[in-house]
Amino acid sequence: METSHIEHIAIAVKNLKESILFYENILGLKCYSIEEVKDQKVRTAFFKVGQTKIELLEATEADSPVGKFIEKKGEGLHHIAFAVKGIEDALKEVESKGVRLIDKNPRKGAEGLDIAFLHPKSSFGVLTEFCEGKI
Ligand code: CMX
Repeated sequence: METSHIEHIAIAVKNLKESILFYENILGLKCYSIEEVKDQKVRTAFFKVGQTKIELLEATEADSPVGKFIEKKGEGLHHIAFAVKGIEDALKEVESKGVRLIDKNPRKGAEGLDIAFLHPKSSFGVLTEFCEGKI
């Protein structure tokens, strides 16, 4: 498979507005987009750092992947997303190598990207995402 770069690093936060202030006022980044992804029950805020983005994730419902994660582990690193070429083939390839997939087929994520998750139990405790689309 061909993995070009880290597309984004996602961080689960309790309060999007408060955490945006840290990235803007302390790290000097600029939030360029806030978007709700209904399917994932999250509100996201994006910052560009070179070719990679930071994605802040706030749960819109307690009973959601990010809501459950924060309840269990608290705020912090939630997942790492790799930009891949040919996401469907990449999923088939890693599955054939014994990796457990959360998504067997890509779905639409934030910024219109095609996304799919690998299970964290198959990737040393780090939830891993593949994505493909515009940079
Ligand atoms: N990173 C590492 N481990 C994680 C995790 C994460 N982000 N989220 C859950 N886990 C672990 C839990 O700690 C738990 O481990 P233990 O069994 O050792 O306690 C295990 O996975 C199961 O977790 P759970 O709380 O019982 O939750 P579920 O099994 O119902 O769901 C998961 C876990 C990963 C399958 C689910 O969160 C998922 O489908 N995630 C992918 C989608 C997603 O995260 N969407 C939000 C962001 C979307 C976006 O960026 O737009």
